Amino acid sequence: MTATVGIIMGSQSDWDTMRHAAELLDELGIAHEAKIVSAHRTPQRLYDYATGAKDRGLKVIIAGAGGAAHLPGMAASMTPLPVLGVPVQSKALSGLDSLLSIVQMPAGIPVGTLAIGQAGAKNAALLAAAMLAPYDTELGHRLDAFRAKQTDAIAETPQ
Ligand code: RP5
Repeated sequence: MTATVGIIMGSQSDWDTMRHAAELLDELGIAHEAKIVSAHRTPQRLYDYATGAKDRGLKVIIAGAGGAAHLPGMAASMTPLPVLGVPVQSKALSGLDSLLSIVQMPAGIPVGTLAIGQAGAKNAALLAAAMLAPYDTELGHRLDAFRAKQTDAIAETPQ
């Protein structure tokens, strides 16, 4: 099946965070791909990925990076597709560096920035699903079911 969501990350070390986006996309039945694409270590790979993404059929890109996290912004600059940025929790500054690098885009090229770490990766997948659902009725039903199940799982009384 052709991927509709592309997950990219700056390093293998980001996968432990970004796999949570992939797992949620799997759960929601959204075709996706995951690639290591570094803005500074593999700039040509980033250029090729971002400039070719729309023609390959991708609809949304989720980009995770840590530290000086320019990957989401650089990707967004080279594609008309929406880019969701996930700040990976860094060792030195616990992801605050990643967050500020990703969220503080100057006006003109947006990156939809999520929370630091695992929560951000999961929510990026859910936000991608919400962006695609208005054009895919079945996916909309699956997203509704996901939310209903989540609601049902919350006990009213703490144990
Ligand atoms: C960034 O540098 C990556 O996104 C990663 O979060 C961070 C550290 O990369 P490694 O040194 O673990 O490869 O490019």
